Amino acid sequence: MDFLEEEIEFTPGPVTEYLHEALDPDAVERLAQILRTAASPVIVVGTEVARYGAIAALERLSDLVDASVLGEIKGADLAFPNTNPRYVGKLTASSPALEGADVVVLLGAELTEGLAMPLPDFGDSLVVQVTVDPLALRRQYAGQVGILSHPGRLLDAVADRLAEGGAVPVSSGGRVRGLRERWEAGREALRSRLLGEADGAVSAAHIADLIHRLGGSETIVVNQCGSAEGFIDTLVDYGAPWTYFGLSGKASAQGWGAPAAVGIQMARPDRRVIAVLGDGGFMFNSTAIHTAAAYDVPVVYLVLDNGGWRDVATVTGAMGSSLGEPGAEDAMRWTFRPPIDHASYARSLGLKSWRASNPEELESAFAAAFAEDGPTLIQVASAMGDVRVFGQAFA
Ligand SMILES: Cc1ncc(C[n+]2csc(CCOP(=O)(O)OP(=O)(O)O)c2C)c(N)n1
Ligand SMILES: [Mg+2]
Repeated sequence: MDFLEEEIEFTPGPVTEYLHEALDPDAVERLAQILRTAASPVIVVGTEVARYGAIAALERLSDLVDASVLGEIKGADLAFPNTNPRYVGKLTASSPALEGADVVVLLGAELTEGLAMPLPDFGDSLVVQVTVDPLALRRQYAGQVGILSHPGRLLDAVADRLAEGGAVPVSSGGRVRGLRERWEAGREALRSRLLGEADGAVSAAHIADLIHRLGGSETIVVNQCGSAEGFIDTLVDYGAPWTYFGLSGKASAQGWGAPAAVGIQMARPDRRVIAVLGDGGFMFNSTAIHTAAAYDVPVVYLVLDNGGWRDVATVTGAMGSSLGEPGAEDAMRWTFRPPIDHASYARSLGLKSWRASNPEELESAFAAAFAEDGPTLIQVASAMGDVRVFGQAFA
């Protein structure tokens, strides 16, 4: 069966679309009305929120309407700080925040790209989609209301409208607090599971614990590390805008991280960039580190050495493919033979480098890397437990 050719039954429900380029007062009024009367609204935020500078507007509005906030499963930007008590996790088909939600606002968010399959079921919730992109409106999900708008201007206007009507900020109590506690407990459980399976090697949980402890809370994370990506974006605290850049699920473009980190570091000389890269993804574009050396751009590169491409076989194997069988990765040449000495390679391109075979060595190499003025690379012995825990999510 070719799923691209398969015919499906699809009857879109009635939709009201507000498609004006300028802020449409009807759209403002309608969204204000919907949110004013919502008992348990959920806002799903996507990368557009960061790119259009709408994070502060969203924080204000979500306070006014006591909303919980979910992030995209593989967002490219930090669309909402995960330190905000309204953040309750990523959107998945089984996000607890969707249970009992009467209104779901999809705010510049992608649903089907990345790993959010199957599509979440929004049940009887009223679904409002807001985006700047006419092609994205209703492409993935029909919803009942579609608004083509700049997110920041719309959210500010809606918040003003609600404030005029006497709305006062609501503390994140009750439902939102319960969801937040559940997310925090899940995050803690993930951390202990990863640490428990690390077997003396370095897990994403160790890295997550070190990033801000050694680098400070404004350190910028560039996240492109295959199977550990979802751990780095979940376990690290991101409080400030522009402190997180991830590999968009839209393409999963391997090779993006090493050069992206150079550009981001050049744009933000006041902050330090840490690029957390999988050894496989790194090999797609590893020569970019020479640019960092040539221009003295002080990125700290962490290359997670687990011997090759692990996520592809792990995901497909968990779904029942023979690629999960022992030896299949080697047969596909997805493991690196001969093994790669990334640290020596980096040194040959002008970077200071270290190898870290356990969490203690990582901590001292990390501290040494931060003390350098130029680019550095740490080749990290990455725990296979991370890959196993990653695979369990697809079983
Ligand atoms: C340009 C490109 N080629 C191939 C792929 C398929 N792909 C996805 S992840 C991956 C390997 C990632 O390996 P690594 O960075 O070592 O992470 P690990 O799976 O070991 O955790 C590949 C080849 C892709 N997403 N993009
Ligand atoms: Mg790898």
